[in-house]
Amino acid sequence: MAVLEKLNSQQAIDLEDKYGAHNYHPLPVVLSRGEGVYVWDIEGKKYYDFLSAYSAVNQGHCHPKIVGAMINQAQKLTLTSRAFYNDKLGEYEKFATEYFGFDKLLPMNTGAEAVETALKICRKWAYEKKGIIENEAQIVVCENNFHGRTTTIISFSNDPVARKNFGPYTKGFIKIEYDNLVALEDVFVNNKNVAGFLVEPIQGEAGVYVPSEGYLTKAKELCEKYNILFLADEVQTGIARTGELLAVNYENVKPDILILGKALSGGVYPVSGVFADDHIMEVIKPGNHGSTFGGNPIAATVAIAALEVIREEKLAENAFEMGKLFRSELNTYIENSKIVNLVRGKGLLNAIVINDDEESETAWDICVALKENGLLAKPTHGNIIRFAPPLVMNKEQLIDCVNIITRTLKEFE
Ligand code: IF1
Repeated sequence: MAVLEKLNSQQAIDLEDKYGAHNYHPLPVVLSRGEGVYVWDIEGKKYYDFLSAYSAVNQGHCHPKIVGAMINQAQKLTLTSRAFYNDKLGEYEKFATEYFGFDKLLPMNTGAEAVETALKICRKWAYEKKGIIENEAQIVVCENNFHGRTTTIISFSNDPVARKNFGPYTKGFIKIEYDNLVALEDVFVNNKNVAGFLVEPIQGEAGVYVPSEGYLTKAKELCEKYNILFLADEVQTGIARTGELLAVNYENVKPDILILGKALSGGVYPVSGVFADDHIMEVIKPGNHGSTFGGNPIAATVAIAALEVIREEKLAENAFEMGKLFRSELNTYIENSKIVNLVRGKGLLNAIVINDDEESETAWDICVALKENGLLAKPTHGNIIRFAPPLVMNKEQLIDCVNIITRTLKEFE
């Protein structure tokens, strides 16, 4: 078979199966085009995308302004490395730091890299500013966290699938229960070497767990009281996804270190970054950290366009309104449902919990049926289905989607 021949879906799946590492178990759908809230498979069937590439495509698929910015820049200059200056990075750093309200940005590419960067900055700050003895710094993390796939990050995961047989693990992390302020203060009181607290404002992979109101505010206050840095991983919750520009905005919290990725580029290019004020970021000196691609001119140009789209199209406001409508419509359905226990989330980051045990296939089967009915979503942790469409969805489309979802769920009652 010639590679340039147009494949059908089964052939594309077979190729991945034969030649690709089996590190995923995708839904059996092969996408070849996307526009706004829609994607199309090879055979031309149209779907609503309710995953948005794990919240990277918040601005909608192939947003013309973002793609246009990328094409334009790609024809001028793609990559210089940071050995030289380029004419786009400074402009982007000014724009992005003003946009999020920080003094400085350290640009990287993927979410995991940005988390690693934040951890390194935090440790260096602990030794050079807080006065912790070298190699003794501890960073507090939460149970059921998801922060990426690197060796250090999986070292403090408690998901056996992500972690087992990848040891030896990186030391220096203390795990406590999420949404538990008593546990947080306990660990601060009992350990003089805590440098930082790394937290997701809403736990995405764990199943869209929204913490109690006031949790983030009080956690930040505790961090201030004990001179500990508050590191917010907004890779998934950031950039308007939850109905605010950042999920921490709901509680008026300014993190000491803010970690962004995914939708920072609208999903067209890997762009991530770490934001902090000068008194923290100044611990990073030439040679301490870097990346060949981080801060390249395409990334810089794309990120400015992606952030402008969020503002121009009022996507935080739209996510807030559409999310409210989505949960209220699903709650109406759930009143008379045996198969769905509840819907939870903020803005357009939501999940339903299926009334079945974790090991059952029901959530997967529902996702396969949703696909047949023209909507793509993916289960997380067995019996939970995450719903995260692009934020450009309008009311009419959302109601259409609610109808697809409720019609599909009825098949399982
Ligand atoms: C995969 C979930 C989403 C993240 C947070 C950092 C990263 C992620 C809060 C790393 C990445 C992903 C990656 C994806 C599955 C996924 C995910 F299902 F695990 F929860 F988004 F919904 N911090 N999240 O959520 O970013 O290095 O991937 O750019 O397949 O691993 P990355």
